[in-house]
Amino acid sequence: MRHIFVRTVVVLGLIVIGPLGISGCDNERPRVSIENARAEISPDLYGEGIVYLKIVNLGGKDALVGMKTTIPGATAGLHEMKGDFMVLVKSMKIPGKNTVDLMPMGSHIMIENMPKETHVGYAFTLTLLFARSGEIQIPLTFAKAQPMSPEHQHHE
Ligand SMILES: [Cu+2]
Repeated sequence: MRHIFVRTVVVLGLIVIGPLGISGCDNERPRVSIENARAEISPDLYGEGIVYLKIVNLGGKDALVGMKTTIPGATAGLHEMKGDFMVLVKSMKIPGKNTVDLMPMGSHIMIENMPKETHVGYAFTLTLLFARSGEIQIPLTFAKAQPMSPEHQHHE
């Protein structure tokens, strides 16, 4: 009886190790997670919100290819800064073993056409669509816009 038990354990061990060995080659799977997500109501533009977050990828390359929110009627898009102008872009590369920061004065997620009742404290879900990782849902609550950092306030 004892020998049969040992053999069963060895066979199970091989089954588990097999797939892990295959995924370790050149086409590594991405391992994407979201950190420090923050949603703000735009202080300047009526009905607009901005989301900042950090995309951490511990695996192979991926791309952010779409997004949506649970806010009725609103649209979400990825904005990049070209000088002082915001430009809507369709996708963003997420390199392997890297972190992409969406932060004030840089690339960010813009939510437009929000209904009137969207205010500080309003809770919603932002869904990011990645080419390889699929959908990642991020629960968010609108906060007050943070004052800009000192170097942006005191231009001379
Ligand atoms: Cu924008």
